[in-house]
Amino acid sequence: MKSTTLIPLVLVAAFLHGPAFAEEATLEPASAPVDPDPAVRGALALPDVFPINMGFKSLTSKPDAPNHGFDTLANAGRYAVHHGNAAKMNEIKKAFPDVMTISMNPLEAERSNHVDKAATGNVWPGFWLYRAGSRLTGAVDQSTTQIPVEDASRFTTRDYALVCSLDAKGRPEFLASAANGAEGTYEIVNVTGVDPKKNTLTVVRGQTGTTAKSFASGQSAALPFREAWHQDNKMTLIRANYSLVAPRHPKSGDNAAEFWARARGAAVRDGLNDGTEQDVVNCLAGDWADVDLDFVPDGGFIDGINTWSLGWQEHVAMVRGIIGPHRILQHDCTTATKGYRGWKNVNGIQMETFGKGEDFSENFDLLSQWVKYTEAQPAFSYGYCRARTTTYGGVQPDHDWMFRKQFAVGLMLGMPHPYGSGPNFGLFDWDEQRGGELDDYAWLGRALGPYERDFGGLGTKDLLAGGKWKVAIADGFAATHRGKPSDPEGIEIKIAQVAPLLQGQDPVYRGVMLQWNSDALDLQRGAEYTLVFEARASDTITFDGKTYEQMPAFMRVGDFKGTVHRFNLIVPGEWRTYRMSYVVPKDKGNARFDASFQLAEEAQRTFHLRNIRLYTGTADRLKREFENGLVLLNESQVEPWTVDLGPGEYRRLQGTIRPDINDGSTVSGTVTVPSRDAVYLLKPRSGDAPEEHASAGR
Ligand SMILES: [Ca+2]
Ligand SMILES: [Ca+2]
Repeated sequence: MKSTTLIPLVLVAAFLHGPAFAEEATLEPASAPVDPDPAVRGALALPDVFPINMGFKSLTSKPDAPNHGFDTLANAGRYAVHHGNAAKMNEIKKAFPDVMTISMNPLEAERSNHVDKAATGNVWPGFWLYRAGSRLTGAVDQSTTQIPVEDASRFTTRDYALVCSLDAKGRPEFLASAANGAEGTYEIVNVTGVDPKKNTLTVVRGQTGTTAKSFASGQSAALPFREAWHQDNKMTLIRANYSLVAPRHPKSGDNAAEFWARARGAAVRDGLNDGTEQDVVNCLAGDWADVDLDFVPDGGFIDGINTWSLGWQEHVAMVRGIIGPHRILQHDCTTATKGYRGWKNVNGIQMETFGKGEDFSENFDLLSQWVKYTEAQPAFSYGYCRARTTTYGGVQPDHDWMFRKQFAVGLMLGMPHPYGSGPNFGLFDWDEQRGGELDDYAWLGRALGPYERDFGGLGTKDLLAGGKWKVAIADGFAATHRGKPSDPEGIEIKIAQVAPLLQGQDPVYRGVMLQWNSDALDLQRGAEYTLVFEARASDTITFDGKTYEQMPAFMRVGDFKGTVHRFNLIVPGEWRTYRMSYVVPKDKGNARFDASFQLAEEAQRTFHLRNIRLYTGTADRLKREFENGLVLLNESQVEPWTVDLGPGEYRRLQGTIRPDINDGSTVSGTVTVPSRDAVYLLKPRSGDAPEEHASAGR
C-alpha cells in the first residue's frame, strides 16, 4: 500500500529516539481539562511576513548527510516553525521560546513495541481488535501449534493474534470481563504460518506474557491484530480500533479513541511544545476491518456510516478539550479520501509527498480548503516536499524545481512548506528561504493580497457544452436525484442507502455516480486539460443519536477507463469551484473523455453538482505579490508560462545554492516560468524598508 511506504522514516525515528511519550498512557482518567490561562499560554499565530520557513525533523540529519553542517540548533533559531521528534523540539523550544515547535506523534508509536508485553504496559488488548477474525473449528489444548479456523486467509504470517472464548452473543468474552491489568481469558499467539487450503494457522503459543490455554471449538476465535509497522518481518506496532463501535474497557468505559485522546492530550498539555502532529491517520478503516467484531468485515461502515471517521471526530474533540485552544493539533492527510477530515478541532493537515505527480490540482485544493475552513486557529496546514533533489540527494538531471515549486505552494496560501531529502531529514539551506545574499529569512515581507490564478493558459471553448450526464445507481444502493448539472442550482443527488462494503472494494468508487452520457469526445494524447465544476454536499452526519458537523463529503472524479487522472476530493457544505488539470496519457486508456463523479461513500450525503466544463490547458498558474518580491508558480506539466511583469525592474536572487538560477540578474518586461517550476523575483528595495522585516521575521 502506498501509505505503508511513507511510514518507515517516521517510525524509525521513534525507535531511534525512544518513546516520545513516557508515562501518560494509563487507564486512569486524565485530570480535568485545564483551563488554558491566556496569561500562561497566549493564542498562537503564524508570522505575517514571508516566507514562513520551517524545519522538518530538525536536528536529526546524519553526519554523512549533505545538510548535516547546516542542521544545527543555531540555524534552527532562524526558522519560524519546526516539526519533529519531541526531544529535539524541546531542545529548540528551550533555546528559542518564540519559535513554534510541533512534536510528531505517529499514532500508537509512542509505545515502540506493542507486541512486547513489557512495552505495552497496561494497554488493554481490546483496544487493538478490529481486524476480522475467524472462529476456531477444532478444540485447542495448551500445546496445540496448528490452530484450525473457519477462514485462514484472514491472517498473514508474522501476525500477532488474540485467541479467546466467545460469549453467548458470539463476542470475545474477555471484552466484558477483563479488569485493568488482568489477563482475562485470552492468549496472544504469533502466527508463523498460514495454510489457506487446510484453514490452519501455525502459531507460537503464549506470547507477550500470556500463557497457553485451552479453547473450545466453535465457541472460541482467533483475531489478528492489525499491523501498523513491522521490522525484520515481525509485527512491531499495532493499530487501534478508532470506530465509535469499538470495544469499551469494562472498567474505565473508554474506547480506543478516548483512551488515546487522554494519553496524547495530557502529553501535549504537559509538554513544552506548541502542538502535535498525529501521524499515519486514516479516516478509512481499510481492508478486512471488522470494527464491531461480528466476524463480518465491514470496512468501518455500520448502517452505511463511516464510524471510523466519526471515532476520530470524538478523539480530536477530546484532545482539544484537554490541550485547550492555544495549541496546534494537526493530522496526517496525504490524500483526501484516506486522510483525516473534519474542520472543528484540528488546525490543519500535513500532506506528505505533496503534488509530486498529477496530484497537484487535487492536493492544492485540499490544502486550500483546510486553510479556509478550519475552525481551530491558527490554520496550520502544509504540503510537505519529501523528495531527493539535485542539491540534496544528487538527483540528475535538475530536480531542485521540486523544492522551488513546493515552497511556492506554501507562499501562495500563507503557510510554511518544509523540505526533507529522502531519508536525510533536518534543516536544509536554500537560496529561496533567505533571499540569497540578503540572508533575510523573511525577505518577501508582507503579502499584498491573496494569490491570483492566471487563466491565460486555458482554452476558451467548453468541450462539454451541450453534453448530457446520467445518474447510475448500482445494486444495493438507493439514491434520488432532481435537476440537471446545467441548471442554475445544478443536479441534486441524495444518497439513501449504501450497500455493505465488500472485501477489497473501494469505499468511494462504487454505488452512485454521475456519468458522462454523450457522444464520444476524443482528447489529444499528451495534451493538458482542465475539468472545471462546482460542487457542494451535506456535511453533517448523524449516528446513534449524535450529530457530527463540519465533516466534508468524499468525492472521486475522473475517467475510470484510464484516460483521465482520478481526483480524490472533499466537498464542503457551500458551493466550491474545482479546477482539476491533467495530462491525457500518451500510451494508456482510450483518450476518450468518459468522466464520472463517484459519490456514494456514505448514506446521509446529499451532493449538488453544476457547471461542469472541460477546457484545454492548465489552471494551475499562480502568482502572489509581496512587499519585496513576486512569486510565480507554474504547475503545467507541458507548457512554460510567460508572465508580463508590467513596468518596473525585478531582480533574481543572488544565491549560493543554485547560483545558475539565482544569478542576481535583472528581469524586466516578461519572465518565463518553466513547466512545473517556480520563479522568485525581488523588487528593487529602497530606503530602510528591509530592516523592519528583518527584525519582525526570522
Ligand atoms: Ca506525518
Ligand atoms: Ca463487522
